[in-house]
Amino acid sequence: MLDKSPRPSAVNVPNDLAAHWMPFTANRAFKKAPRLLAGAKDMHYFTVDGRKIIDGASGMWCTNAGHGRTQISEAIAKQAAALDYAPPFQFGIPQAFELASRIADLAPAGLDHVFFCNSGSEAADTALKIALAYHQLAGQGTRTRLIGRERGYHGVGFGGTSVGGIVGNRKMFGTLLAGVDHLPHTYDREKQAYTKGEPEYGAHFADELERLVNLHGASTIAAVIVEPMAGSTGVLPAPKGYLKRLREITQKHGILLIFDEVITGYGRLGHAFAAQRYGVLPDMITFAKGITNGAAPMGGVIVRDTIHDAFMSGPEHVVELTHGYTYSAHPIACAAGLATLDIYRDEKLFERAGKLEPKFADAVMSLKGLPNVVDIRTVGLTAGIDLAPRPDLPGKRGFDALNSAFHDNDLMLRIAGDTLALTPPLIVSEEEIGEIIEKVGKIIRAVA
Ligand code: PXG
Repeated sequence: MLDKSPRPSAVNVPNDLAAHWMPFTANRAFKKAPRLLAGAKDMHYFTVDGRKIIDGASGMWCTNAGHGRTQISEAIAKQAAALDYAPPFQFGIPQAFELASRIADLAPAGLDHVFFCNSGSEAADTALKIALAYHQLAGQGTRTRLIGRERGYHGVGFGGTSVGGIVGNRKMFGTLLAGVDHLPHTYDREKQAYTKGEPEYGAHFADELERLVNLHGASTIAAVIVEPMAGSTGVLPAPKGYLKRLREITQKHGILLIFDEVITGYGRLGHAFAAQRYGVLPDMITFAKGITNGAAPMGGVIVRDTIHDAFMSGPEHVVELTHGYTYSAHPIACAAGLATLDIYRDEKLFERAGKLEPKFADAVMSLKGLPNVVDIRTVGLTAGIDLAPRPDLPGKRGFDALNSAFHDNDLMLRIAGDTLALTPPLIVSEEEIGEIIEKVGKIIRAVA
């Protein structure tokens, strides 16, 4: 039944917040004390009541070049006026080919083909489907098993949820995909606490893949998907040597390796892709977020030549991969992506992130010793600060910190339970890093 109850004729912000069921949000708490945004420029958001908030989160790990970049908004406006929409199946636009080439140029050599979609979730599901289809084409159709990792996040599609390793995201949604297993996560506070960059301890967690191979048989395993740095579950950098070892084991057993770089892609760790920071060549890289600086929805998968080429056989009039989206390579997203890559190149933002990394790490580590701080991790221009949970109320201290930041300290940060995550735009200045850290210190004291 449609709800026919009387409603105000227009939705007046902030008087009627009922209709919008917000994603991944504590809706009732939000609607009692809304955090409403109206504008943004460079390092700042502006609230609906005119306050200026410094962005310590790049929105949601998206706006690597900072907000309100006119180069991007003008490219979007121009594109929308020239060509609003073009079907991506059986038709194309030049900008999509140009953007794919530019992304392939940025990616490690050998990863030369780009499949576009609209989000990180779609990118993860797309990569998993390509892996399954590839093995079928290669005459290894028994390889159907997918392996993720505890504390991994690969979006909210059924594929990404299945290989994901966050119990809260999984337990409400039934049995998910069959034939999925998980590696252990790589975090051990006792051995790794207060590490800047990749921890020394933990490469051996990759050896657990050998155990899964022994359990299931290599001939049943299609792919392993991991984030080079687990972002959503609180910033867990890969231990030294871990990703290399994962590559060796996957290679030995004919298993594809997918890096989910939705967060780490486009400069976050000081390189175009984390694969380059670690000198490890995966079979596929997923991306989203930073490709358009958050200004238009776009995601994609960068695919190794050998995998792509395996599909390019059979009669030429036949679709090679029966997968894609109405909005794959949308003109507006392509225009935003091209303008964004220009900015990253012209302002050398990936290098800038690398140069700022040690200063950022020192600044964040200065929070050690504040009340309830139990660990701090940093890598690239990202940090996770673990706060001890309030007794019997896991997540409450983190949630209080989010509110204290927004309402009382003019800062936007991300939370993952009781972990505060900082991931500022790569344009952040040293002074602004200091300002953010000072605010975080105040917030930590406020929620003690
Ligand atoms: N993979 C990774 C590694 C991600 O971080 C996704 C896939 C899904 O992307 P989409 O575009 O479908 O949302 C993500 C998303 C947080 C936070 O607070 C992080 C994400 C999303 C929401 C919140 O850390 N990452």
